[in-house]
Amino acid sequence: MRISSEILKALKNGRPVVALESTIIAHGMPYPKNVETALRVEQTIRNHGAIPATIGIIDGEPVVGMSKEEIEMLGQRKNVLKASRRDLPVIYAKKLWAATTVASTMIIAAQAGIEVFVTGGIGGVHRGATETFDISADLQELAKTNVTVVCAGAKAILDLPLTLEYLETMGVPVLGYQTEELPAFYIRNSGLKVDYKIDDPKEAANIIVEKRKNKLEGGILIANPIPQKYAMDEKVINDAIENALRQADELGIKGKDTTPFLLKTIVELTGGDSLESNIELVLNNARVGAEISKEVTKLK
Ligand code: PSU
Ligand code: MN
Repeated sequence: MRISSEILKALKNGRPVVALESTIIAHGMPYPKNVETALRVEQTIRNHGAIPATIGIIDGEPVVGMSKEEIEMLGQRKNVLKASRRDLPVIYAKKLWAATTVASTMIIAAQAGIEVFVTGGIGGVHRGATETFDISADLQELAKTNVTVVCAGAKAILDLPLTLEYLETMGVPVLGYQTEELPAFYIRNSGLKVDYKIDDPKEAANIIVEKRKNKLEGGILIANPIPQKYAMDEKVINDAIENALRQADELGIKGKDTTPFLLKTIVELTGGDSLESNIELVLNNARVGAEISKEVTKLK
């Protein structure tokens, strides 16, 4: 794997580093907002005293700390693959370009020695999963890979109660950042309780370090609600989600295409409003993730 010299040095010196995924760039947002957002997220992490490590796969090589030019290329290029855990061996062998999901970003981050990862939303148990079996590999990865994922909960394109059940079965701690409820991505509340509320980055860091010290394998999910002023109207977003799910069903969209299709359709249906909320919640997660990663390094 190729780790940027800045990140290598930071890791060696116990400085805070925050991992970022690239599926959100290649498949989660339209160009050029995707690239613009990726760079703003990196800058936000720097402004909060940590070093960003955007992860992707270039010509079959996992890259930790993509350059600005590489992020631009990944964001523009057509036919960039979406790589989850099972795609990695093939992409490495065929020397392809690929964007990494939460699952594969966790794998590469852990291999590089990065403990904190910031994103927008994780994959989860899809609605209708009792028939389709569509459950994101992100959940299995959270069960086994030692990385803390800071997100804004999960979108209501998923079955949120089943997603929480699955995380419970898999032994994944779910922590609400200054909330007792699982946030639902575009809106702050889902009506579903999380296991534990944490109040500040220090508390998160203590939990991360205790898990490591006690050799409890697996990830931690930290759910940080979107700031109120950027949250969407509940009815507007839920109507868009219902509509997008109907379209996916009619068009027979399946497998790894489902999540990108739903994200894109929701942006279209909300006239771009959902994209603005999405951007703001990622920036908010970047602030919290950088602070958590700083606290973790203080405890090392
Ligand atoms: N949810 C979002 N935005 C995203 C994704 C999920 O709100 O960009 C991306 C992430 O990369 C996540 C992936 O890991 O989709 C999940 O895809 P799947 O459901 O196919 O596992
Ligand atoms: Mn799936």
